This record gives sequence, C-alpha cells and structure tokens, in this order.
Amino acid sequence: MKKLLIPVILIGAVCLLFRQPEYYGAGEISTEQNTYDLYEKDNYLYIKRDKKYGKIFGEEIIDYKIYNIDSDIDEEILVITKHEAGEFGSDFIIYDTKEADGTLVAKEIYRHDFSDIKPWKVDACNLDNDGQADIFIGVYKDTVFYKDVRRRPFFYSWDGNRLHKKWLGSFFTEWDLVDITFGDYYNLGYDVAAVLEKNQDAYRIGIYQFIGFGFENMKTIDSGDGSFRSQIDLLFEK
Ligand SMILES: [Ca+2]
Ligand SMILES: [Ca+2]
Ligand SMILES: [Ca+2]
Repeated sequence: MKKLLIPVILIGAVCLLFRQPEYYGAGEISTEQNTYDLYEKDNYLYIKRDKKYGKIFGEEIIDYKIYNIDSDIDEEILVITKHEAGEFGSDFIIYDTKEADGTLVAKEIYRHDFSDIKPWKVDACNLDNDGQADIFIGVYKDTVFYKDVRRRPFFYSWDGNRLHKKWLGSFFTEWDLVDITFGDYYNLGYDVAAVLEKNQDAYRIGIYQFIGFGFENMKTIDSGDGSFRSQIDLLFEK
C-alpha cells in the first residue's frame, strides 16, 4: 500500500505544479463606470468577464503601467511590448480604454518603436504639474558622452497626441539604476522619483525631485539587501 501511495503523491504534486502557472493578479483598472481586476499570464494582460479570462489586447508585453494620462475619467494602459528576440522590449504603446457592451475595450492610440534603445520598464508620473503626464522609459544604452551600456532613465511628456523628450538622462548618480518608482511621498503636490541604486554588492534608495533641467537628490537611504517597494512603503508609511 505504501509503495502505491508515494507515486500517487508524486503524480498529484506534478499535476499541481503544471496547473500552477495560472493568471496572476496584476492590479486593477478603472473606467468611468467600473473597476476591473487585471491579470497577467505568459506576457499577456487579461480581465475577467463572466468567469472567463479575456485578453485586453493581442500583444505580448514585458511591462505596463495603468495611469490616467489625459483629462477623461478612464485610466489608460501604457505598455512596453516584448521584442521577439531577447530580453528587452520593443514598442511603447498607449491604449485608450472605454466601457462597451459591459466590458472594458482598449484601443491603441499611440505607438513608438524604442527597440534600438532596448526599453525595460515603463512608468508614469506627475513631475511638475505642467498639465502633461510624464512618462518614464527605462532604456539600456550608451550615450554620446558615456560609452558604457547601462540602464538609463529617459523621461517624455505626453501632450495628448505624441511624446516629447523631457529629460533623457545618462544617470541619476554613478551608482547603477536597478529600479524606479514614483509617488508624492512628501505631499508636495507632485511626484518624486525613488530609485533603487546598486554599487557592486551595496544597495541604496535615492529620492530625487525634478527641478526643470534635471533631478536633485533629496535624500539617500541605505537599502541593505536591495528590497525596494517594501522599504519605500515603510519609509513613507504608505
Ligand atoms: Ca484617461
Ligand atoms: Ca482616455
Ligand atoms: Ca508633467
């Protein structure tokens, strides 16, 4: 009996293992009428309707941000599509959203091919209250002045029709840029950047505010093990 039990348990465990890569919760998106839970699976974004998962759009992505980039009440979806070859992204796309037939419908309103500068992250924020949403694209490249290829912070503004270059940074500091997030952590009425930086095995979090022609350091915090979001939440008691 025992001999039989072990294979049965093993088969059960293997079945569980193969059933696991399901739909991961990926935040939510709000339209004027509704808020939908978002899900992610195998590089696609889904919403659930009548207990079934439906792809929001047909392209594979490596990163996305839900943000209200214009004056309507619906949130838009900003994405970096997956490049068919390799680990970096290809196109930046903005999807406008609306409610139709009781579900969320996304329509592509803007696309720009960034594949030559290897995008790895998209985010959006309000750096300066100038009425235009600010869009962060993390890229992986060298610059005219700095020949080493590394992660660099590029910022664009969205005028409702297209992107404009805002600040195409070489770096915040000499430390490597690992990750970045934005928030109005000091209740200033606009967002500042929290940047996870790395130098060999050491990590730190730098807080930077946009001052028109670049970013100024407001604070730097040690981040021993490189944990990022949880530390930011702790720091600013979110
Ligand atoms: Ca909107
Ligand atoms: Ca819209
Ligand atoms: Ca702005």
